[in-house]
Amino acid sequence: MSDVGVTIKKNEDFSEWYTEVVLKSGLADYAPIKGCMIFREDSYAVWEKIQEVFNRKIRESGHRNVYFPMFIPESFLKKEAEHFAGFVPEVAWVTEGGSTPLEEKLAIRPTSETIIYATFAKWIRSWRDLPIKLNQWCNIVRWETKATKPFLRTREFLWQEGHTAHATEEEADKEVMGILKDYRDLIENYLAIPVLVGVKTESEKFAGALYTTTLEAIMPDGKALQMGTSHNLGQNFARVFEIRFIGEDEKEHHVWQTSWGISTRLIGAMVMVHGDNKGLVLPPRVAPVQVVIVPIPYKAADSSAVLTKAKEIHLKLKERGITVRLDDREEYTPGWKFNQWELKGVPVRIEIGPRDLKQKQITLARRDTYEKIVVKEEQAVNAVENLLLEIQNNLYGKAKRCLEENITAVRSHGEFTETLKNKGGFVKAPWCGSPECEEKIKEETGATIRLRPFEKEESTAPCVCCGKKAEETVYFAKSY
Ligand code: 86X
Repeated sequence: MSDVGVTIKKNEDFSEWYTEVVLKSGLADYAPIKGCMIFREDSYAVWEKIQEVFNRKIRESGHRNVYFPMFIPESFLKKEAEHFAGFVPEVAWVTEGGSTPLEEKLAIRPTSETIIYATFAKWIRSWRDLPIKLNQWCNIVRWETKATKPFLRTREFLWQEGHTAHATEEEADKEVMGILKDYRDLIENYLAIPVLVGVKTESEKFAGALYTTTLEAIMPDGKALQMGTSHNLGQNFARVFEIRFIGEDEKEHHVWQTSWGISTRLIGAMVMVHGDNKGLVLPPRVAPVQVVIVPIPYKAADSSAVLTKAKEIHLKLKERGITVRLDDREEYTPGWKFNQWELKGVPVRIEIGPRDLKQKQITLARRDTYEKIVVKEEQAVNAVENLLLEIQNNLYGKAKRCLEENITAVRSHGEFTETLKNKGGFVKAPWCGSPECEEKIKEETGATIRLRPFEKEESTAPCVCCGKKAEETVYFAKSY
């Protein structure tokens, strides 16, 4: 791996390309702990942007942020014995304080349902205490045994987890769908990644939930990536943790609950979907630097006039609320800077040279298409603003076309396996609804049902697995 520049082509070795881009762009680095990563300045800045957008949305709908301990007593996890069993191999434990063994070992949270719901039981007495709508931004530890990959699967990652309790099932339903809509807006309109939304099958849902909703995107290698999830937990946890309230009817009821999450995995998806052979391509709405100005003096004599103009434009853009960086470093050539900012995915580069100065113009270079546009100096701010919007829309549009091209409707078992083998992507297929067929297809092809669309699509063709009458049309794919 050379020091600068991406050496691997996205369409030749996608996985290696991804790792090279993530490391060389400076988004991430490996940590001195196996399976862990460092979120460097630029990826953390994207995460903060995601937090900003999502916090604004959930505050609007009455949620509040909180922070619970990262340590979960073993006994709490054992209370949800049923699905805890399957997760045990992933839990990391603290067993000693200093050199003294703990009386009860403590899990490092793999998710916070148990500690939060044990607390809900304490806080909730009457219908007047409801709803409770909490969110927490935190780190999570799951001791993965599968191969790790920066952002997509690491032993520690960052996420938000929302946890709510309601008096009625309808309220919980509304909550689940409201959050799903917020996620969709964040992912599509900020990260510029189009998604399919729907419901998980019984075998793919969170075991503690009544039903699980999901947002699924397609990656350029034809594999699906889950972008977020929102569960209706029904009264399952309320029964285990005895979260009861006296209703307006003066009778005792269990609360209805939801939980939902998105994680730093979204950053990995953004890299995969938009990046190219020169590196990252960041959607303007989440880019830590939206515009970089590179002054191009031909000789020492030009440099002060060019720099003065660059500073002027820098200030004007800043005043308009655009995040702009003036790269006036003298130890690098303009060409070197172009490469570096391209690698880092800055959406717009402004070049100002002596000729631009003379003509009272500036040159804009788009990161997404490499197109160069010359605009009059007095138009600079408007032109940049429009261009950022256009790049945002173009990235989404391109990704949307890619998603559409990666959905193949099939009607037979033959077509199904052929499509999965030769093309990948989402395969839309009629399914009888049986877990046996779902499992059989998973064993045969490695593909799972990613979602059942909300609007049930009846099928005229039979189940692609057993040939019996299909109940509905669902989306299969191989996935991360
Ligand atoms: C499932 C469910 C849920 C809040 C979300 O999907 C969104 C945010 N939580 C998470 N899940 C576990 O419950 C779990 C439990 C243990 Cl003990 C574990 F080690 C790993 C887990 N992974 C996922």
